[in-house]
Amino acid sequence: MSSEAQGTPIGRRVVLGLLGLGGASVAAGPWISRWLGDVAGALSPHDPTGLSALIPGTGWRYYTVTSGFPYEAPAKYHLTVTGNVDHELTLTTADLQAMPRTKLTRDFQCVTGWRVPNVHWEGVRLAALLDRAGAQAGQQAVTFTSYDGTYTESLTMAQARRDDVLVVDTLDGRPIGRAHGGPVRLLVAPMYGYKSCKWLSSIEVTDRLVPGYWEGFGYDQNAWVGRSNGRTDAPT
Ligand SMILES: Nc1nc2c(c(=O)[nH]1)N[C@H]1C(S)=C(S)[C@@H](COP(=O)(O)O)O[C@H]1N2
Ligand SMILES: [Mo]
Repeated sequence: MSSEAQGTPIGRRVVLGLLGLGGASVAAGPWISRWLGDVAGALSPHDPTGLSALIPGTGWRYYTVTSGFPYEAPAKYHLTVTGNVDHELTLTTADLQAMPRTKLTRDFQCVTGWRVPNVHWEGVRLAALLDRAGAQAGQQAVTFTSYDGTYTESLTMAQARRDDVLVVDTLDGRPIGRAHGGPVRLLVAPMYGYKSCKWLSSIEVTDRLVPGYWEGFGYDQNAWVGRSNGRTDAPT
């Protein structure tokens, strides 16, 4: 984001440090953030996408606002649905896989300009999770929290209930790996990438909308592709 400054370099530095490459490699060019995410994924022995992600040319960049790429093993992962709900949920990856599944193919567009065409996602509709938890009537918004300890996002209740807003665990036919925010992340398909909270740990139903991490740096709450943040990208 203006954030090439804020979104990637900390993780980049840490990963380069791990590899003993040092700061000089940062000058190597834009390919490096993609490669670093691949490396971050490959660093996890449990990450099924790690090796294949070493194939260059996907167009992806891997963002993290913290000092690294956190990781929770799918077998230990839990997603909570809390706040103003009739019954709080704590869901495992198996619980999510047992729910009605939705597939969606969309371009993924970052507000900084990069776009990855035709990304295949699979997961569960956020609306289905809100229904299952019994989100109470009259609630205005939903807040998402990352287990990276820092990142948050939010949507209005109407946005959250759209059928192109998913809690996803599968990307291009494989489990979502560490670098892409696995094992479970949010996908807000009609909005810029910053709405799609990686390493998702909780979903909270709230009576008022609480702006997310990047909104605190001036990015639009309503992040529609092509009609927000002063951009005119073609929506997908
Ligand atoms: N937890 C967390 N989620 C995040 C981010 C982040 O830094 N941390 N970056 C956001 C931004 S700006 C984009 S464009 C996408 C990038 O997803 P990717 O890293 O899988 O390419 O994740 C979004 N979700
Ligand atoms: Mo982004």
